Amino acid sequence: MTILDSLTTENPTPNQDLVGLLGAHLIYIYANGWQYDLYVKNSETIDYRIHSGMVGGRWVKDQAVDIVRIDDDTFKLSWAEPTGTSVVVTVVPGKRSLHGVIFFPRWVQESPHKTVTYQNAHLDEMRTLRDAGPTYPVFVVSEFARITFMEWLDIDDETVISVPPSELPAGYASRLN
Ligand code: FER
Repeated sequence: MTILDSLTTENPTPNQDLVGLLGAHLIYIYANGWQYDLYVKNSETIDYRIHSGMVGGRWVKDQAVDIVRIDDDTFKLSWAEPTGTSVVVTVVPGKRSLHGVIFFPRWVQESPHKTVTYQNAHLDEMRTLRDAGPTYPVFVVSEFARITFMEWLDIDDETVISVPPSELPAGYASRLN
């Protein structure tokens, strides 16, 4: 039996217990080489850092996120950034698998470095850049990733993502478990 077995047309929503994802801290690397770490701080909030890739060096706390449970061990996180970038990440923690779709507005694709900062200190600037655009054509990046490191932490821990990628101890992102 899985949480999908009891679904009906009248009741299509599986059990939404998120305990299998809350407090997870994941380090993963996409097939295109982009590396991220993501902390599921609570059922509505993530913190993350981008170690490499188009916007490597960018880091964000308190991003509001929609999290759903798709199957027993499959979760989907969806959010819209103040930059206008939208992201959907599907995580299968037990199998160390992840798939992300990132929808970059045109201005981020043209000038990715403008978003490479501690976003929380520049929120108004990001909204101004977003509103200046252009938005289209949106650059859609759909990639699978391997979760190379995973740990389970308490929720609402502000110390997990608290420094830029450049200030982490050597080897932080390359730890394997
Ligand atoms: C991810 C893919 C993209 C992710 C964050 C982003 C934390 C954000 C990209 C951006 O804001 O430019 O897997 O996980």
